[in-house]
Amino acid sequence: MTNTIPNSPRNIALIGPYLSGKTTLLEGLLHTCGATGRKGSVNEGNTVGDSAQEARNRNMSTELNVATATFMDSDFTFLDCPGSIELLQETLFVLPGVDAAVVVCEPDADKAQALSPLLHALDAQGIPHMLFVNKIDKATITVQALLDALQPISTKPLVLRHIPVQEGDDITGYIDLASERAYHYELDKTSVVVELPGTEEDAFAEARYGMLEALADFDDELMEKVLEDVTPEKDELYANLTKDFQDGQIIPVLLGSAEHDGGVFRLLKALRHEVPSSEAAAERNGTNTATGTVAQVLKTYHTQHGGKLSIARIWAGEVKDGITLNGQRVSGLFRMMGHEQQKISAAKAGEVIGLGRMEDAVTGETLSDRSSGEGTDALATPDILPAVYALAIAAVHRDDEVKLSTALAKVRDEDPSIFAGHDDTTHQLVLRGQGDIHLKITMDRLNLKYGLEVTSERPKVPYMEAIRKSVEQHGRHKKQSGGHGQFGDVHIEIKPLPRGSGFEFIDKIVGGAIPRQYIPAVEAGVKEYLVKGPLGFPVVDVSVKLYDGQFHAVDSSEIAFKTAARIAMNDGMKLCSPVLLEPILQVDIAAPSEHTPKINAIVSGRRGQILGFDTRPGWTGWDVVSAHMPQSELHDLIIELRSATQGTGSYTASFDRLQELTGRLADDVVTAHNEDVAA
Ligand SMILES: Nc1nc2c(ncn2[C@@H]2O[C@H](COP(=O)(O)OP(=O)(O)OP(=O)(O)O)[C@@H](O)[C@H]2O)c(=O)[nH]1
Ligand SMILES: [Mg+2]
Repeated sequence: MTNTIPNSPRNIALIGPYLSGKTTLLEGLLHTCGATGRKGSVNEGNTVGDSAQEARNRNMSTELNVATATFMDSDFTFLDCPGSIELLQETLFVLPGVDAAVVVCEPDADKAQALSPLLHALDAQGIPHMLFVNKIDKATITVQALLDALQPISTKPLVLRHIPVQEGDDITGYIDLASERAYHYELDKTSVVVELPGTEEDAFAEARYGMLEALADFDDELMEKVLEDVTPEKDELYANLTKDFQDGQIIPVLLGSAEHDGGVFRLLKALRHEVPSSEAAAERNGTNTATGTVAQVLKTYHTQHGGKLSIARIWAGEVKDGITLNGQRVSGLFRMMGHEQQKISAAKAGEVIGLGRMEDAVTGETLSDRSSGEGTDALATPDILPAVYALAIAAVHRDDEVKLSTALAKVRDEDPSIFAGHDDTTHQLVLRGQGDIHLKITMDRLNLKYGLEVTSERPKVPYMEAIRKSVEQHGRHKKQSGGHGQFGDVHIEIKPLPRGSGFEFIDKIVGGAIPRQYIPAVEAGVKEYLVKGPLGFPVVDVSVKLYDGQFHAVDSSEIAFKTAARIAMNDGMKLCSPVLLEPILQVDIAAPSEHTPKINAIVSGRRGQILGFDTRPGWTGWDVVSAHMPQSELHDLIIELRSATQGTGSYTASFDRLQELTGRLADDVVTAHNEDVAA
């Protein structure tokens, strides 16, 4: 095994739970590389990342930050992903384009499970990843206790590379188990080498043995040495560490404090030596044999001044300014440094760069320089996460409605996990996404970027109504006023139909009681009525039979028969025992199995009916609970689910059926609806 440093550019995703310190780490990495003159801070709002106003306002990342820097002679592009679980889609689009990921986490066992969806995505795609335990300056648990909490979440062994050095209550440095060197953290500077502290000798020996044992599982020679108590050469050790990391067999664990530059230099060294060359990722997705130019869009921005900017990983060939990809001309090629871009003229395979004004390119899309028809096979794109939260939105100013729909299209271009659409039943514009924060960020964007004032409210549930009894009803419309009068007269039978049947109109007129040309008007009148039944909701599952009537040779007309039909419906429907119908959804809730009992309780507490539970396919240690739940109980389900499952729980839902709702709950719905209509 030899250990050479790849000379290709490499792309590193910084991912991890909310507020674990990724953007701070990005700042530290860039500063250590000498790419920035001054180190910024998230709290002061002057970092390279998070430049969008909605991010600064919240002290959190709201979208991907991309920055390129050179460490020693190695080029790196860092892709700092937002950590909020509600912004997970951003990470999912980035991962296919990276050579490795640094998973940034906090030394807090209670937040361990938040890593689960990320580790699953990395595993599924075979992306080498290491763990950077950040905020070590304020750790309240031992590193071992943290590993004990994290290991069950990972399918791969976590291999500790550093142990902390403790002085009193404070962690003042660390020992690198591979180099056998001790480092002292220097505030806001690269750590310095110090003598191995005598107090940590036992801990060091034990941890180093643990590391060797873990590596020996993947290498027979090393196994022999470990069994015979022979110390391996450093080169052999590094070669093993590198190979096992690159093959995704181990997850190295490094410690640090991004805020104070602790462990940042060491992390860069590990990345420089151990992240595979960019060809490895090309082999992973099969583009290593591609001819011509192939790239994939990882993120789309609509910049304030420069128009559309597509962040793309080049997989094969070269991209030059002005090249045509997927039939569109690239207008401007950029190396990224947060919101600042440096214009370049060309970039080659392995690089992640910005492509200007590719108006039709969408996130995830494969771009190539071939004419359509003989194009490159499209690369896999991540699934779009199903929406779990919704708000009805409206432009404050009516004139803004067109502007709003244009802005929403752009917002969706930047964030494919946002959905917006009109609900035909409730007539609301509904924004759907990953949670309250996600939707509020989106509304901020509409406001800050597109100057739109938008209000939001809990979306209405599309209730319907039906009937339980049949009735025969006579309806007559007769008006005598000056010249022509109006005359229409119908006899109808209104009957309930089984659930899911919809509407049926039966024409049983015989002997010309109503001339044929007026019958469609009767049906139209009935349908007009059904938009709003006696309870105030659209009526379904009803049959209306027209069986008799009268007409007048001069005064009858289509409009008169339509009116007569509406009168009959209006009088008759009240007598049919109207009943409210609420939508019931099939809901599948996924979470780590230890939470299953809690999920069952949540479902029952929301009038749900549990259908059963099963293991989640492809997710070790996860269950899926299936249930039928009323749509009205789903609005804030995700909030309760996440708080019960350390943020990991999620669900999918689809319409199952309409079901009768009676009693106080139904009365409340009807009262609220009628108040709303009256207002
Ligand atoms: N004590 C301490 N605080 C840190 C450290 N690194 C980051 N922080 C603080 O943690 C908070 C979150 O930092 P960010 O860098 O924004 O975290 P993030 O992971 O990018 O957050 P999101 O992108 O929103 O998920 C900020 O208040 C930082 O100052 C660290 O090493 N030690
Ligand atoms: Mg961040």
